[in-house]
Amino acid sequence: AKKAAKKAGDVVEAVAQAVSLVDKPVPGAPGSEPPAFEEPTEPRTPPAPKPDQAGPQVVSATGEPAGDDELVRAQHGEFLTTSTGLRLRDTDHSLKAGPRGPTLLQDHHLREKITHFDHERIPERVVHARGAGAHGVFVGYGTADAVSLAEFLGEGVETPVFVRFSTVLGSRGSADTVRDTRGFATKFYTEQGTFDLVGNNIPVFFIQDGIKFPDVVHAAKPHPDREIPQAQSAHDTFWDFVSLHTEGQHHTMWNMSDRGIPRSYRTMEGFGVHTFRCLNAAGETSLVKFHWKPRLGVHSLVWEEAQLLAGLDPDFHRRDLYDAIESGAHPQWELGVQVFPDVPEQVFEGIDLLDPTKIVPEELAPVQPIGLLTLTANPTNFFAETEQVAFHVGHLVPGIDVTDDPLLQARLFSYVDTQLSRLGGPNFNQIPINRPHAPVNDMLRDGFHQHADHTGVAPYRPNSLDGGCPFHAGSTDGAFTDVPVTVPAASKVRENPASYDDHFSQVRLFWTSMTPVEQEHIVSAYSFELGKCYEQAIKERQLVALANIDDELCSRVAQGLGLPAPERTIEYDEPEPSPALSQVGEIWPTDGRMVGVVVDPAGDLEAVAEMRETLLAAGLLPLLIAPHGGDLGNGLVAQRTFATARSVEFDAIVVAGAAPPAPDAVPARDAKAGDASTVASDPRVGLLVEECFRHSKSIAAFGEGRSILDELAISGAGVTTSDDAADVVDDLMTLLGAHRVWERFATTV
Ligand code: HDE
Repeated sequence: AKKAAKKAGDVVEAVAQAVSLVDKPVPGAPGSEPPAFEEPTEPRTPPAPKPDQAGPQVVSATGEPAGDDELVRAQHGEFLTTSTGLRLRDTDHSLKAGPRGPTLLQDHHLREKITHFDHERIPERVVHARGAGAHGVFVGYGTADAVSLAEFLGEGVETPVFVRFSTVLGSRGSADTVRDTRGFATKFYTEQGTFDLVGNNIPVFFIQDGIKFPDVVHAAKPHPDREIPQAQSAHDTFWDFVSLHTEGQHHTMWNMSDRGIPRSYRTMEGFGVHTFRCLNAAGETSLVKFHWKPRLGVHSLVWEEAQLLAGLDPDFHRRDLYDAIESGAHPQWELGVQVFPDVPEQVFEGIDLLDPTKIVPEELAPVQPIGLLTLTANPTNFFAETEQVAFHVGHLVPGIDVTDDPLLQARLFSYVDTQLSRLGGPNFNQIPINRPHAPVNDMLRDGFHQHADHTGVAPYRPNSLDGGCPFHAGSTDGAFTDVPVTVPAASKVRENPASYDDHFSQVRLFWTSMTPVEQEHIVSAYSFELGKCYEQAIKERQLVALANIDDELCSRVAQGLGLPAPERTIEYDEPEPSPALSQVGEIWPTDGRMVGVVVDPAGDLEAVAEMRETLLAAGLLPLLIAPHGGDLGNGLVAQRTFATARSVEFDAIVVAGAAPPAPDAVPARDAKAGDASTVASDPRVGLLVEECFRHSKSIAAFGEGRSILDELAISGAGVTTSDDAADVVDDLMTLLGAHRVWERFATTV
């Protein structure tokens, strides 16, 4: 090693001489400063592998997992080795003919290292490429026993889960906060086999028949010539498709509403979208729609925030989920069901349950809670878990079955198919994150990436050579039973039922269920998106669709586009609004909400420290923002500086007592982090507060901080000030429970 170091030193010296014309010290050159950090010389105790990192499962002839321990692949152990376990002396230098000579082809380690690296990437998902995952646990309430015999729904039964949230349109590296639908896919590792609930945060879909999925996705993805815009629906091809294909109007309206820009994955509802068929222990069936209800309520960003975040923190949702879990603010959702009688026509209150462009309002069929999901742990390795997880709507357990919804039927085919190319072969269920927790005893053999070392000679049925194993299970052994639903005699046709022709009544239902402020946001969203289109004909066609939803909506958007508002062309019965669809009006828990606290190191730090403790004790996350980083005094440390903080990160802002500016202070327009205390005059403080005001967030100030609000003329609803920090904290908690200061938004709808 000494010799190598000497040689390396020689080389560095040579380089130092070669570049001596440049007047710069060469790091590591003889005589230069030693590097600040030394590499550790002793290996540390390796962490124990997580259960899902355990080695590939080897299935024995009896179905018992065997031999796991020998095959552990987690990155640990003392010495670096090749993939075949050979200990390596050096992974930093390739084998060369002399220090300056050519690299030798025989260097297997070099080639293995580079070849493996060359193949590190796999294709991203064709949709839902950008996502974030988390582990958790689902606990059944037992209330679903009346409808489903699924054991994991039984009272107190705990089932490990992995959840992946995603945007739909963007690539893996796109921003989290774009206007889009979000995926909400849950893998329940039940003892009866894996159940996947592969849902979205929007309860309806763009198309009624899966055969059109490539069409809607091609229209919404970036234009094929320039590959722009990334992760956006605000472009011609998307609006071309939905304006021609009016069954997409309902889903589009949800996307244009605040649901299209969630505040956090933690504050999204989830929906199974399709109607499923459940079977109970008595052999009775019912039709069921699944809902996830977030404990923190359903909350959204405002559009300007979403746009700013896409640049300032493209990982906003990923970070939020990760931080919340790490800080112990474990996100929770209740799983609920709407239950409908399984009548032959599969219609409830006039709503076709097989049409995935329709909801059943909660006022007509309440969502009944059946269990609680808690996310408790972040993935250890993004690729291994979040990227390789493979969901499939066909992963069912006894007691839950599919229906004939033609969208669901096509999905049953698509998910396995896509995994074949994405994960490189048919054995993706052997990847640790996908591996069932129930014993596997299949007769699937061989194929790319086969990890199981199957024993036995007879992977076929019937056989006598392996003792006739494996045997069929009866329903008392927990076998899946296909519900013998009667399929009415019919001709083979490429047609929809007549009920699928209603494309507008439920879009209007959604619109009329919104409060004025939510309607205002919808108007703005349509005006923005259509304003980004170039083709006049597309805008005009979409305005006709809006006229068929609501006059006011249509004329406001037309006004924004500078076009005449067209006449309505379709008549239908006025739908009953569903107030349950609105996000406004309730008070929700505030756990894990982020509060930015503007601190002046020269101000009242004792009051700040006290307030910080109160906020932390209430489960909120106060982040101190100061003119400079590091120690602020009184045990306080700045988490953000005026250079790194931006309002969009926070749910509320507190301006803590600041020392008043000197009477002759000039506003420091170009103030930088590290400048002398300029809290009261720093324009970035003004920007923080003003943006929070514009985005209808709660604002508090105490002590001298009040004068900053006065200076900025910030007052009115949702602005709380006091001499005493304790008072403003109380007010802030109440304000945050409502998520926004709704009355501050201007409304004209
Ligand atoms: Fe998907 N969808 N989808 N989808 N979907 C995929 O599967 C597809 C649909 C949903 O985090 C793909 O593994 C078709 C509805 C989520 O890994 C692919 C149709 C709903 C995810 C696919 C639909 C969803 C996917 C891409 C129309 C809400 C992300 C990669 C028939 C109920 C899962 C993959 C994850 C992913 C096909 C419609 C939800 C190509 C053909 C409706 C949450 O197989």
